[in-house]
Amino acid sequence: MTREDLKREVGEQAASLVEDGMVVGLGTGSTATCFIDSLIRRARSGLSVVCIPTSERSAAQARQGGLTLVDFSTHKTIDICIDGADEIKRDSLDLVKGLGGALLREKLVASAAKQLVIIADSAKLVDWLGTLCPIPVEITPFGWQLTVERLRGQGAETKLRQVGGEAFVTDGGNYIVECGFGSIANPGDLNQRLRQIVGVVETGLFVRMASLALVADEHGVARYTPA
Ligand code: A5P
Repeated sequence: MTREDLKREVGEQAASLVEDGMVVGLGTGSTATCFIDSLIRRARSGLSVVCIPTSERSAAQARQGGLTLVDFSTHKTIDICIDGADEIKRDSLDLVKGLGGALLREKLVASAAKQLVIIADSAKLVDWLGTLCPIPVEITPFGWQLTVERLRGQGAETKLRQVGGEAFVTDGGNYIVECGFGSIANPGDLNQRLRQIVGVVETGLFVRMASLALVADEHGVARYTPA
């Protein structure tokens, strides 16, 4: 099985958790794309749902597939949000998210969800966050150099995310700084410290938010719940 097959399998299983009448949060990334494809197929077979997307990319896919999109003006609570992750801490299901650049909307949608279900292949499971990838931190463009200095003051090795030599700009009009901390002993504490820095809009640390992770490997899909 290729990594793509695993993503399709886990996307399909996640779509089967969605029930008629639900408000569904649509994640972002290649695994979430597989879930959205499966949800579109279920909707074509009669499932009735409304969806709140976490990025313009996922919104476009959903719209093209005929899913109904709504927003927080009419729906303040989401029944289930299904999204990918860059790292999943095996015991607590704390997460690193945002390598796809959508972390602010992802966290907003996740925070409004009764259930956050994470879908991934087993390469994303870790014992300690920060070991596979840096922590993406979304910051305001104004004063970004100062904010980066302050992130360094918290022990981060920093790199402004760039595309084609220019700063990458999120759907919210902000920048992303990749922050390397090495393995993180206390994600909740680090998240709080980073969020206190003026200019930090949000971090890619999702602490105690996920209620279930569906993790695929060549043997099938395993279910993890937080310890
Ligand atoms: C998007 O901003 C991210 O949080 C994604 O959910 C994460 O990067 C996982 O993406 P893949 O499913 O493409 O690995």
